[in-house]
Amino acid sequence: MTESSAVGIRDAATTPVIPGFFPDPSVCRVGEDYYLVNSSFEYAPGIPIHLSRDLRTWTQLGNVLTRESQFPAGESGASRGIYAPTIRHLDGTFFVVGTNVEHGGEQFVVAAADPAGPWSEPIVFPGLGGIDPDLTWDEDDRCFLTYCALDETLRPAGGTLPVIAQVRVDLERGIRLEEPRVIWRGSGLAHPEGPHLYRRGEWWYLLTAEGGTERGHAVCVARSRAIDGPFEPAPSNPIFSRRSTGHPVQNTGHADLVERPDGEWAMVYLGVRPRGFTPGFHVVGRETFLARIAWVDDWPVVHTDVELPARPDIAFVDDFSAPVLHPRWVSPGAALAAFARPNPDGGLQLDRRDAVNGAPAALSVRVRDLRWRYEARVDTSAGVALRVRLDERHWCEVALEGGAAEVRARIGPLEASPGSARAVGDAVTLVVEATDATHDGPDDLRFGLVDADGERWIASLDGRYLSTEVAGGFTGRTLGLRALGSTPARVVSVRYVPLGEE
Ligand code: 6LW
Repeated sequence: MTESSAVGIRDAATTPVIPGFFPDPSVCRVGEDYYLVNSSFEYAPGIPIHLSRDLRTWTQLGNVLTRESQFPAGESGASRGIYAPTIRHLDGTFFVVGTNVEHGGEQFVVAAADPAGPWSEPIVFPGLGGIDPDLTWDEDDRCFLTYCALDETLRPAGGTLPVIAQVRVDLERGIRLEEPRVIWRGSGLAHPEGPHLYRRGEWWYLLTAEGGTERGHAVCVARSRAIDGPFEPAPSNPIFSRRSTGHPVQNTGHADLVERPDGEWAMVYLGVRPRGFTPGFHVVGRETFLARIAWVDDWPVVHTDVELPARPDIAFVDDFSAPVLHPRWVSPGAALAAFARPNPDGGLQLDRRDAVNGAPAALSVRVRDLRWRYEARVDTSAGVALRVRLDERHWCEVALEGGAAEVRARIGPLEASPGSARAVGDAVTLVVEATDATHDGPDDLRFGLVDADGERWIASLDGRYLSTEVAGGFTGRTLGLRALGSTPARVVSVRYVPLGEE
């Protein structure tokens, strides 16, 4: 990591290292390689995993939860499902511990020898109601699971905030070895959560998120001589927050630390890039950012003056000719294999599938940029739609059926059809672009098509209606293709391009 007090061309303070809906980052290092996981909520496969050599440039290796037996996607509604995993490595085995918030909130652990997978079936630890589990081992190889306990019986009388609790677990036998113990109550801000424990020198450090994952979000730290406390708070808590500042990256928090091979430490954290008039709207979800850590008086101090290399090329074209789908592809509420398969004439064939959670299965990809264009070449012989989705109640799509393309939107309880056009030919390209805002929103979304008569725009929407500030929840925009009728739809190819530098 090059450190500089000058602002680089691409500066880690304002530019995510993993742009798009990749929240709650957790990172571990094995030798020269870093591995990072993120929350995935209702989308399957679950828990994207990235690899890096320098913490600044990341490549997606795969997804951790690739089988229905690991994550039954159809059960999970918007912003439910898989929350805040932690990745750790011990003696040749990778562990990911996370929460499926269905079934009252289950803490589970999966393991793998190769982080690209396959990952094991989950071990579930019942009776630990909460979120954001962490795994760590003490000097005697005893394993501790530390988590944000939502169980009211663990709170002080009259307490309204969650607490940080801990249990010793036996991963081989899949059992917990004691009742949960409260080890930390936070510094008094809302929602103490996202705990991670680290050993450095004589101290155990407990890093937490506080303030809630909105504008007040913050990173706090406490330390103890023992893994189970008692912990003392840092005098400078919160050690990192952008609350009440004009910084373009807001909601910063939910961090994880990692020691580099040279003994320096780095931090990954989540942040958002709101745009438009007050209150500011963020649309691509909570993204992964990088900072460096200095240690002062044995306390971590966060510095965001890290230079990033030239912008990675995240444009892509996919004609689905590869033997397996790229790991970028996900679907809300259904496994991809349940409705997408190779088409004999090339491209993909999509079946219509309405999941029990109300989210229709859709071949989906996370939006990575603030301005972008997405094109899908499709056959006109079967109904197919291209949807920009924030959640099931906030979306806008261009739908092609019977030779006509119609733009449809749903904003909460309101549904509208702001335009339509004829589509000519056997195959057309459905197009959507996110461009500069015309109404003080974060952006404009415009929907159209390209056919034998050329390119034309059908309708546009103020992007704020597909923002987290309007829809609520924890996720960002995805771009989804789905079949509309009983005849399978055919997607020939897709193309995603960022529009301009950010
Ligand atoms: C996650 C919590 C949080 O479990 O958001 O930002 C929740 N922090 O720690 C969902 O991502």
